[in-house]
Amino acid sequence: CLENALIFKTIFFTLKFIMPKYNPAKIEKYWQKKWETKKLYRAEDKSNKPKYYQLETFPYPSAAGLHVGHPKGYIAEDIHARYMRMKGKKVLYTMGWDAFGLPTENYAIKIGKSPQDVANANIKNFKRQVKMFGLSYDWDREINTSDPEYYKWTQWLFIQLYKAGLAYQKFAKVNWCPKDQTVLANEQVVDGCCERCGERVIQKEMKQWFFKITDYADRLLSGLKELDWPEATIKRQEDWIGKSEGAEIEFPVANSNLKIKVFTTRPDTLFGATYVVVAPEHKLIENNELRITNYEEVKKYIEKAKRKTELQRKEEAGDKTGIELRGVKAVNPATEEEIPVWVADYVLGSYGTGAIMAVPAHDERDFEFAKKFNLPIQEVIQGGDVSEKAYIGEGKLINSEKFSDMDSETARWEITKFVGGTRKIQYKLRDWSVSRQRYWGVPIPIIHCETCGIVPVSEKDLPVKLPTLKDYRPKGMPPLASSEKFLKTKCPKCGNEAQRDTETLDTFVDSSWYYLRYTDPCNSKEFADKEKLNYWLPVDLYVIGAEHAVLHLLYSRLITKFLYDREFLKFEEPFLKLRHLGLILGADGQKMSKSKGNVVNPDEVVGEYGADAVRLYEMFMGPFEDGQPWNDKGLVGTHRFLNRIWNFINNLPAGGEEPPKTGEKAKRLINKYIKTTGEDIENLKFNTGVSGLMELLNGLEGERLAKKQYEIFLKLLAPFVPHIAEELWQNVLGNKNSIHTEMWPEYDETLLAEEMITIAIQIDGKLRDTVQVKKGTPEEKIKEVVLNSEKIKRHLGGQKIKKFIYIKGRLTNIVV
Ligand code: ANZ
Ligand code: ZN
Repeated sequence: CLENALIFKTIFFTLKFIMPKYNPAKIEKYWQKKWETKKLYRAEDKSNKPKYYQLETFPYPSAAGLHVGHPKGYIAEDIHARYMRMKGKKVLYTMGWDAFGLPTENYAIKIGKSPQDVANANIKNFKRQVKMFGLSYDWDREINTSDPEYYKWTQWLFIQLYKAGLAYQKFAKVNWCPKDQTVLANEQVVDGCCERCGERVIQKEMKQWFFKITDYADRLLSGLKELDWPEATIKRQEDWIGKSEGAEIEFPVANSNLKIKVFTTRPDTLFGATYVVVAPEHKLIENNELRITNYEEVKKYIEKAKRKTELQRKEEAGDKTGIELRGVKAVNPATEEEIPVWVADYVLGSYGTGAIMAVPAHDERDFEFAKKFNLPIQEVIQGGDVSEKAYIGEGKLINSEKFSDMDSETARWEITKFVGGTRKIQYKLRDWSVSRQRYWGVPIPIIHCETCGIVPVSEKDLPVKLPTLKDYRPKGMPPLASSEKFLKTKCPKCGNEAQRDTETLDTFVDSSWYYLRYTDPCNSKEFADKEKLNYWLPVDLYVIGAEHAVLHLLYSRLITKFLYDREFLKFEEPFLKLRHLGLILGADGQKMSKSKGNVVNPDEVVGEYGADAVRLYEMFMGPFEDGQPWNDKGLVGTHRFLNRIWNFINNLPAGGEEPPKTGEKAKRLINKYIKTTGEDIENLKFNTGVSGLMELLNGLEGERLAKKQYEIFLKLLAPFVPHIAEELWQNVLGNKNSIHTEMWPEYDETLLAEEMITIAIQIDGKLRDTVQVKKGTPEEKIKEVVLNSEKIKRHLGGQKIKKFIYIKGRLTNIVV
């Protein structure tokens, strides 16, 4: 007994001594450093392997740093990138910083530092946090949009667009935040308030720089067809571009030579047009020829409407306002009847012709308006009950003179022809406003000269550097205007004194081309080398939040098409395959945010459980495209799983040869999961990928494996948990090269086909052997296999068989 205890103690201590504990903190740092110094993840430009370009949205480095939700997409892409490398692809996968922008500037103002310092500190912190996760970026390709070497090319791009007539200045109504003293994009206005500071947004006329994206409307629409993107995202781009086919029809103004031109998608309803509505901005109202008898009242209405944003006007459901232009009548060109003319702000000045023919019987907005102001409702399409509500469908025409009985489809163009209208295609898409009156952005590379007008900066003088300003706060005019040194310059054309443009570019311009720069980030002669661009691009996989469905993706597509037209690129669409990811929510099921106090800091969880456990947990939470609440228990679970793997590999018997019989089950299991794990990664089904690996470990524990099988097991794990896999691969299995340069294992198709079962063979009730057969093998065949077994032959020794009993799927008993 004493002896036993001693042996036990010795084994225990030896084990403890030879088997180190799983210590992620130690091995993760160690391997990250090794990989980095070896430049293991460098994407070589010249390589005969097929290329694969993976992109993820480069982050805007905020002062708050990362929360655990941010890396979800990075981890997923990293797994995919590692897998692609193992499949023999040359992968371009890298990281950068979308560093310009309002939040950094506002934060810098708040804490009294320069935006440069704030941005640099933020980037440093982001980089440290990102690196913690062991992501396989090619860090030599890191970019930063606020680096002059980068924005030199943003300015160059602006100049190219200007020279092509696609960047222009015009007076336009803009959303103006009185507090931030800046123009806001429509999307930055939430419920009529500034997205950043909550201040009520007002409308202001200002001279602005625009990119003429409308020139590309049709191509931006048709290009969507060739893309492997989520359907909902394609739909949102289509809706944003908003193509409408219709007609322009003129309504003469009674007793004058004036005409009101309307745009309609339903000319088939013309006989039902009982009044005309013009937008408050419409030129007609200012025309002296008209005798508007209630002009003062109309003026007042217009003033009020001008204070609303377009979004407010569009969304004011159920509360339409308007006023009749008294003393003015229009003539319906189909019925030749005189009808009233109204001004109402539900008609927008910037869409179509800024005037509509109102058909209350068949248009919901007109119906609501007609009910409110007691205007006539005339049914002209059969199919609904227009005393109740508008019937907006198509159908047979009625009350339409010679067009009655025709169907909408035909009548549309027949009626257009009849009244001398013209077919017309309209887009909702507006030109892209790109200038901002703030400091922390790319200076617009334009010079204003009194004699020559607008002159672009010579390309050899780029970049126009953003000067360091003591006071960069907005005070009603762009901060750059307060710097004499920046402002004053010579006109490149005539050499006279001139002034620089003082606005900066919207950050969406910076990010509209960053994926091009990754291919050649240090090029000082071009935005990127043509050969490199056309080797790496288009992007093969872009993982991005669904909130980017429109702006960034649309702008990037525009810039790509433009550069294609200028023959820099050989492709027209930048992102072939696009996938969205779901957000990680706080433990309370709400969006993670500081104000809700539900933020989980990656420094803490990585510190406690290791990056591999966090990586695995974030992938295991649920379907990648769904959002899931954070749960520490899940993290404990993946950490435990990694501990089991650690022990499983560390306990392996030394120098195991492939065991002849016991290996069959393991062989089949491993074979199966080579296939499913690979497919799960390819399809971004990371959660089933992880559960598959868990099943695999369950099946393998207790089995005797050959060294090669342990190796395959680690290879399947490697993309998910790169650190522990590398440690076990090199330091336990004794491999010299990195597991991350290994090929993904092949599987055997034939082994997948059927599941094998083990049949026990007894002779007179005593177990003598077992055989493996395919599940469902008929008794006849089994008998043949059993009687062919060498062991059984030996045991039978030629005795006569009295009876052969087979219990399906389990055993046979041979009675002699
Ligand atoms: C008469 C009509 C009858 C209309 C009917 C619709 C249904 P989309 O598809 O969005 O292009 N419209 C035209 N210009 C407008 C403007 N500036 N502001 C607000 N509404 C405007 O919609 C086109 C339809 O929106 C047009 O067709 C017009 O109303 C209205 F049974 O004309 B319709
Ligand atoms: Zn000049």
